[in-house]
Amino acid sequence: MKALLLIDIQNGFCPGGNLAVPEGDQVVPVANALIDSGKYALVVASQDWHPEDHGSFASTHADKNPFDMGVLSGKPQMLWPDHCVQGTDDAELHPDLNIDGIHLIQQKGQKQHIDSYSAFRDNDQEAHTGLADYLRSQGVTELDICGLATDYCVKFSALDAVDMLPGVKVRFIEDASRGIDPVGVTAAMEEMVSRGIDITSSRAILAGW
Ligand code: VGL
Ligand code: ZN
Repeated sequence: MKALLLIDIQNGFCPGGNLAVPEGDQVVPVANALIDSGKYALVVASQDWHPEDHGSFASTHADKNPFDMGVLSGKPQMLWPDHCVQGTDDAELHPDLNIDGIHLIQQKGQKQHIDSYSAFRDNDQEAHTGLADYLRSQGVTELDICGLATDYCVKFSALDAVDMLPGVKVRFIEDASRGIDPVGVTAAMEEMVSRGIDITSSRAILAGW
């Protein structure tokens, strides 16, 4: 059974948002075409969902600016602008995304003291969101992943899918994704490929290749 996992297609990661990814909004029509294609029996979207004092925000650290490195719970942490605060417009899924075609919204990043790039578990790999169990219980055998941002939440979600869903074929949909830093995107794609993740495109999927 094929499932589609849409990562963090939220206002905050689109132009005008607090942590805007270049061209982030351009993934929306591509994601909608994939949702509408009928190729996926199950569609899940993740939602970055932080408390207002989240420890990944530079604003919660003395003398730090966004995109500085800092420390969170004893581990190196990239510090971000305040983004995707629970209940704000910044945290909403993009208004043009076909929400009616999404079966489950998996929130993440709610705990103040740890970040959660992956939709599957916290960055320390300890607490699980339950998404892996859910996908397994639904009988998912193929999982296509895309969204924002390729070099952070998409990559970590894809790598965790490989680790936590043995036997499931995981693919990354390149044109339905955008990244924060071009160098990071190239490295993320190499890392995904090295872990057995295939790179595909919406064109190939929609054409049924
Ligand atoms: C993300 C940085 C911080 C992402 C989320 O969705 O890639 N990146 N929070
Ligand atoms: Zn975040």
